[in-house]
Amino acid sequence: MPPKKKTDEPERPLLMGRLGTNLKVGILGLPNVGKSTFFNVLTKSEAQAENFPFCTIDPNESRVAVRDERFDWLCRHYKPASKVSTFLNVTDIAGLVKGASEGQGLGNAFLSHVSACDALFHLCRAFDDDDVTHVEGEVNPARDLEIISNELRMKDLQYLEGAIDKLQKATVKGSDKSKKDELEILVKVKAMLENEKKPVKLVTWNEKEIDVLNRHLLLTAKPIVYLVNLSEKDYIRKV
Ligand SMILES: Nc1nc2c(ncn2[C@@H]2O[C@H](COP(=O)(O)OP(=O)(O)OP(=O)(O)O)[C@@H](O)[C@H]2O)c(=O)[nH]1
Ligand SMILES: [Mg+2]
Repeated sequence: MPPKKKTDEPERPLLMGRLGTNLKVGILGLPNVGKSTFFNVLTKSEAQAENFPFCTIDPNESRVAVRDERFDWLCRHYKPASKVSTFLNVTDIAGLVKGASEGQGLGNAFLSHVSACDALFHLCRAFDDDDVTHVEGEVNPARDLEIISNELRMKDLQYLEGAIDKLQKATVKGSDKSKKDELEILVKVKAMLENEKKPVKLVTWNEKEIDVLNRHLLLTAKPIVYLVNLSEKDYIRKV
């Protein structure tokens, strides 16, 4: 057999996350901050958006077409019989409160909806309106961002405890080297979450570690787009 041709293409680094063609983004935040209002604007839907915490319980889901000039160009150029553009699945998740990872508010159930997403829109309230209830009493976006990030971190720690326990049992019985490596990496990730308190996504991991992280898909490993919900007047003032 002739030797394999070496290509000049550089090897692509392993990316963190789930590979797929059906991407799902979830809208996350405290209750009553405007998540469903944003969902309705983004997806042209009419999901219930009312002035009381936990208005959304079951997630609202919709698909939005992702505009891409390159796709339009290809269609004009090749005139295909059928045109299927890219879609993004958007999920409006129930509000999350302090202690959610311990069962507060709607508890753990909705965290599984977060887990099912590939990326997150973390929506934060910065608008003042005495008529719109704030579950923490007053508007404070920095505190609110911290509450949500902390709940995701706590949930990852709970998950890691279980996963580490299972791997420890498996490595005591067997001599599987890959399980031992996986255990070592998960212990390192857990220590980082406990001590440095950073989201997994913001830490630099090597290829082997990313490979293990991709088998576990932690909540703090998801890419997050932070969105600030503020009044038009404040927006103009800040710009
Ligand atoms: N003043 C003001 N009110 C807003 C804004 N965005 C949303 N609201 C109001 O805030 C209330 C809550 O909005 P929702 O979109 O239902 O909030 P949510 O985050 O989905 O709430 P939950 O489903 O309970 O978690 C509604 O009465 C909205 O009309 C805003 O930018 N300014
Ligand atoms: Mg809602």
